[in-house]
Amino acid sequence: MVVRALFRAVIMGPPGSGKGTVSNRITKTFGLAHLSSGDVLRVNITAKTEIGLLMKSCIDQGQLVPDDVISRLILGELRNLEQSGWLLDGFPRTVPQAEALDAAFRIDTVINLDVPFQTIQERLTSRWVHLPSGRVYNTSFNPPKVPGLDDVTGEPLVQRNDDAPETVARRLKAYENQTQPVLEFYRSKGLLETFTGTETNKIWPHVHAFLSRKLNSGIHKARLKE
Ligand code: G5P
Ligand code: MG
Repeated sequence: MVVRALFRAVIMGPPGSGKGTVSNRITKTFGLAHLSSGDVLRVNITAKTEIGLLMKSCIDQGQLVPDDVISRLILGELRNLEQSGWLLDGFPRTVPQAEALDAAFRIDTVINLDVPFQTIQERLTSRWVHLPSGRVYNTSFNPPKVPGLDDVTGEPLVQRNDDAPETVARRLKAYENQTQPVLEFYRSKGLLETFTGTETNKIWPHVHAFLSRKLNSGIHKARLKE
């Protein structure tokens, strides 16, 4: 008997590499649930929860929040998704976070978006987001239908505090120092799939083909959309 397991994946890449954009396409195409650690933190900040109030300055300064705080938060959210396949975006970001995830869940694959740092800076200064849903726009790449408003709800879009150029530089440093070792963690487990490029529209067909192969291999199931 073949046991069909739920598909569980991680998407990694430097700030602005397109994790949110590609996750959106993956979610729509393959029906996986999407959990972004950054979105979860920003929802907490907007709602002024205790965690949100404590973590706001860390995030605004482009620093990572403490491992124990984010691990507890994300592993707690994942326990609510026991019945679905999921895609985790922005977590894990340090080796201790990867170890905490590893101890709790079996991961099937890690998609790594390898986008040069040069490409990133200008993308982030023209990014606009819909905070409640995490939907991402860009005034040149994927503008909203009505400037300044979310396509689905019509609610206002905002720019993220941590998208100021000097904060982006700090986030890229944090990525180099603390997150790149996580790539090695997954490479050594044979889980890392790297997609290199400067344009999401050119990277996406490769990610799509890869996930189609994986999900159709017969041992996984996602809630494929009718
Ligand atoms: P986040 O929220 O996880 P980052 O820094 O990892 O933030 P970010 O900025 O959300 O990542 P992304 O999701 O990789 O970037 O990229 P995106 O939003 O899809 O695309 C960026 C922009 O480029 C958008 O405007 C998009 O439209 C545009 N774009 C996409 N593709 C193209 C293209 O081909 N061409 C062009 N021209 N544009 C394109 O984390 C935020 C903070 O939260 C904390 C940290 O403080 C972190 O800094 N945090 C954690 N701290 C500790 N541990 C964790 N696990 C944490 N998770 C979050
Ligand atoms: Mg994102």
